Amino acid sequence: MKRKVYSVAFLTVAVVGLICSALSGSVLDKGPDNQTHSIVRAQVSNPLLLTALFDNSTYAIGQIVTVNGTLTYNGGSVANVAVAVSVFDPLGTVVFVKSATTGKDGNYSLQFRPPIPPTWLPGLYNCSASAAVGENKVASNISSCIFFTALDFNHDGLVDFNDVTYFVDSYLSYYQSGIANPACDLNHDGKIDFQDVTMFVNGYNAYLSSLTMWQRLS
Ligand SMILES: [Ca+2]
Ligand SMILES: [Ca+2]
Repeated sequence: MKRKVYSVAFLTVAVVGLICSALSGSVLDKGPDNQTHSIVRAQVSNPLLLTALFDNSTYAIGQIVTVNGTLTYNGGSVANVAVAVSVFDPLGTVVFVKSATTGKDGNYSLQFRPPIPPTWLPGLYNCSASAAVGENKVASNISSCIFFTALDFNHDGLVDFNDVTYFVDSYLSYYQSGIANPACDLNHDGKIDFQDVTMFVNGYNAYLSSLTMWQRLS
């Protein structure tokens, strides 16, 4: 009989707990008339809204990334506020943060270039912007961008002999035609010369080193 009383009490507590969690935001309190009232705490929506728009969904390492957005407060533009754009690598680690300041129209714009030689893993990167006005903080929706290594010319996720062949062909083509393949102009000076060859070799070695480390970890 005692056990039955305990089990009924336990069941009652569990049910009350479930009801309370279902009614989160609603609490019981006593008013001036000493009667119990239900007080519903209204959720106040954040008056701040921040957008972040990336100019592409895929980038090669070394390619310039442009981010544009707007900060508003109750629909009105907010000027002269710092907006920070963060980039998270495929493992969720922050690899990059850059700030810009909103103009009179509430707009901001910034650019960054993923590093060469490639020190970032190829894969899916999450990017978001954040800002604060007084006690109000806001973050943009998260955008996902795919970053390739600068040397993964055929975008298959590998840097291998196919990419070496592609680079050598572009190098020879430049000396025949004078037209530089932008993908192989690694320092973006309009030429494909020994500087690009050096960067390619250094980047290739860096990629192989990081690949070896990555395989050991997994
Ligand atoms: Ca490749
Ligand atoms: Ca070059």
